[in-house]
Amino acid sequence: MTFQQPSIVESTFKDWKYREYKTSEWKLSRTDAETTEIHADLLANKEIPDPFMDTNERDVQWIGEKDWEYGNEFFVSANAKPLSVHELVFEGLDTFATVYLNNEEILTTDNMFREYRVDVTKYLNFDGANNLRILFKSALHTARALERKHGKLFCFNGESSRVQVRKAQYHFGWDWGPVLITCGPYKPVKLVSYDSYIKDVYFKVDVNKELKASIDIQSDIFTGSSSSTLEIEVKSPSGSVIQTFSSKVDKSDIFSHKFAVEEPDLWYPLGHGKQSLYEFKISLENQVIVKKVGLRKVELVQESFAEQEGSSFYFKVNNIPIYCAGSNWIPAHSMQTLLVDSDYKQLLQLMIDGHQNMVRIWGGGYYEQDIFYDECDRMGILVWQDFMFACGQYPGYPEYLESVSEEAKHQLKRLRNHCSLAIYAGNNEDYQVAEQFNLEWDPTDNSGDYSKSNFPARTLYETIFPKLVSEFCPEIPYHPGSPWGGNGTADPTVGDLHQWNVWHGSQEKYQEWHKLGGRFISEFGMEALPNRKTFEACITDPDELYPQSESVDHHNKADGFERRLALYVIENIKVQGLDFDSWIYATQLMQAECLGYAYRYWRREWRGDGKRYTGGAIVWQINDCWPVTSWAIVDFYKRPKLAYYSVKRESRPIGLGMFRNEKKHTHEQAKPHSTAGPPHDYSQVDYNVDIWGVNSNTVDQPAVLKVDIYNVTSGKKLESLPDQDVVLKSNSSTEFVSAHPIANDQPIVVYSRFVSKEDGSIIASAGDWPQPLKYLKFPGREVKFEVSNGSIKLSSNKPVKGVEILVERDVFLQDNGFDLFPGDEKVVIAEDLKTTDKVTVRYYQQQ
Ligand code: BMA
Repeated sequence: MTFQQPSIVESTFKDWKYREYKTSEWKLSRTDAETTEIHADLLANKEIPDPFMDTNERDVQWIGEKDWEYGNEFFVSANAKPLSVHELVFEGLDTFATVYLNNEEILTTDNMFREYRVDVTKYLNFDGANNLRILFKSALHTARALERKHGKLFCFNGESSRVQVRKAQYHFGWDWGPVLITCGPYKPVKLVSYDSYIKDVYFKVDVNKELKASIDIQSDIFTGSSSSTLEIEVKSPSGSVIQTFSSKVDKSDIFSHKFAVEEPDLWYPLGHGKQSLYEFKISLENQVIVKKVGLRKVELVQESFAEQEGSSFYFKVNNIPIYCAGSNWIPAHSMQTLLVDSDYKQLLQLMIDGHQNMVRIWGGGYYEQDIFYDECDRMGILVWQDFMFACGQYPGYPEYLESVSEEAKHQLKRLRNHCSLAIYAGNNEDYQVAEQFNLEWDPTDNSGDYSKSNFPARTLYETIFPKLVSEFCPEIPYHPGSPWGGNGTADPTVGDLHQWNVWHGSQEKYQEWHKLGGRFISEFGMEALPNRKTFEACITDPDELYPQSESVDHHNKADGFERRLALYVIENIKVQGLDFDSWIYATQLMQAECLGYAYRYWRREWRGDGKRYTGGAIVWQINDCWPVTSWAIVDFYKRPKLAYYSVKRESRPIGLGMFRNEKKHTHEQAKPHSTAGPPHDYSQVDYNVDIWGVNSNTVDQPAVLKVDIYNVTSGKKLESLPDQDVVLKSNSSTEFVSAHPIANDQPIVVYSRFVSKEDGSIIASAGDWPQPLKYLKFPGREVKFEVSNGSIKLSSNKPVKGVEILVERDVFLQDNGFDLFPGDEKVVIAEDLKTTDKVTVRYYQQQ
């Protein structure tokens, strides 16, 4: 047997050591970690208290003010020695690093989102140890120095110097996140030795109007002096080989191989078809790249309407309009290197279980890790990807633009093979900053170079990014910002909208969501406290476990949160007592009601072709980066809040919506009761309800609509509407009942459901309750429940609001926080539930 010399050898560094720059002893980093950062290492070695516990965050601020050093020692493997090129690849250094190899400075960096590659052949020691040292200068001090040099700029959240540096912006503190200004080799560092090398491969997929696919595999190849063999094999999702190819390549270039796929097995987002993935295997000598790629066409549709102002904003995948129900994503940890693959999988699985088909990666964190996009491809979650800019006036001097352009090129190339990517947006809310601080933003100025204005980053958002997107991944739509479009960022008729006039802004009542919609609501939200167990995990002193304690307050970073939480709870929910559990439940029920309404009302506006007035609603936010009270619907420990379930119920493929119209009597009609103006407005109000259905499937859904009307207090059924045979039109909403009058002299709850024509089972149901809930009375309620392995069955004697199942052990329930109506047996699936589990149930105004 002859020994075959490999043409490429790759090794990733582990066993890092770290120290405070020059002043302390080297210590070993976390065992086996390929990626790390200073807070994680100090924590692992018990040199600091856990920053997530109690108020410890305050005591670890010194870390961000220091310079830190990472070191590694390595030998070049015998296999690699004879190869002609030896490169050190730094996939991500956070952030201001100076790298020394065998005491020679080989690299300085200033952008954590870039990859850096250095040919180190001439610095390597092939016969002994090599010493790698990386000095990380304090990003905080560097940011402040840059601010002194270039001038102070505006921002919301975090300190103003953050906008000067290309580092995850939430490290500087956010309205849901602690200040933890970390540093380190947060992505892998590798030594790659080769004779020939595939530097990059782009599977350029083109699916045309007729849904025929053609693929151009563009391999960026380095061949050195010798020629090499490039081999390609493509397998269909069912595993059959549909393409093989082999060729000698003897010059460094982009090698293109094109072929057509006549009857492609296309990739679809959740709920619209299969997530079929083709397997591509590309090899050059012993380097083998295997990637799973979905074939799809994605479009952003912005077309005018016949009956409304402005234009649509929705996505089409493979010609099918997709209503996007989804969530915003923030980094899932303040020390990102502590995340493992299963964290991503579980969080994204929660989205899938919640029928969510779009995730927006918000611009103040990271371009996410590969596993995130791999899972979105596999699960069918469309990705809205912001460029990493958030809530700031960013600089625009030439070196800065250059650095960001390199970052964008790298990230666009890294992510372009993911079929889940649906849109790039230039930034998060930077145009809102421009509006709020009166920056020079003249939308009619299309010169393309805004670097002399005080809104210089416009050059990035409107000139550089769109150019790079069309160069590197022309198949992905680009949008200059989020929000952006029309007559300013608050225009509800064009582009996307961040609707913060509930909670922030004018603090509207959430019952008003229907007036606050837009073409695509890419942010809106409401806070609630997380689960009690989550507080118990981050607050050590049991005496601090009450709603207003310093520790509980410390774990909420939102401006004015006490007043706003109280406002929305007091306005709507009767709080049973001032104990912690009652407050947690009240805030969670309030958040669930609030977000459920938004999803319900806005999805109604998906009215079919030519009338897709709202194309999606993306809640702020799915997750947290530490244990905190925030807008998240799933907390840091992946415990869903009740709102997760109300959002889930409203996002089901088949759903039922109701709206209670209020019509006040005029003074003339209402005499003698009526007096003018709040708080003495005693005019009478008439109520009527609208009922509609939503269906995101590709086929129409027949059903019977049943409607029962109850008095809330007595729980008595007053009336049933005649059963109605209905058909829920595919991929749209359909109106069934318009303005059916209901009594105005008693509290009425309307319970509606679609039942199957075949077996009478409930396909979708909803209750519409008088608002606000705080005035309602619920005497004489009885809720029965029965626990089996894998499920729990519940029933009630009268209408019940907000039933929460509490399982002592962490068990994932498929539904929670729901209403119960007499005669129904509600079965909640919980795969892991055992009859031995301790289960209790609580509900609104339980006595
Ligand atoms: C937004 C986001 C975040 C912020 C959130 C809550 O608009 O873009 O910056 O955390 O609101 O205030």
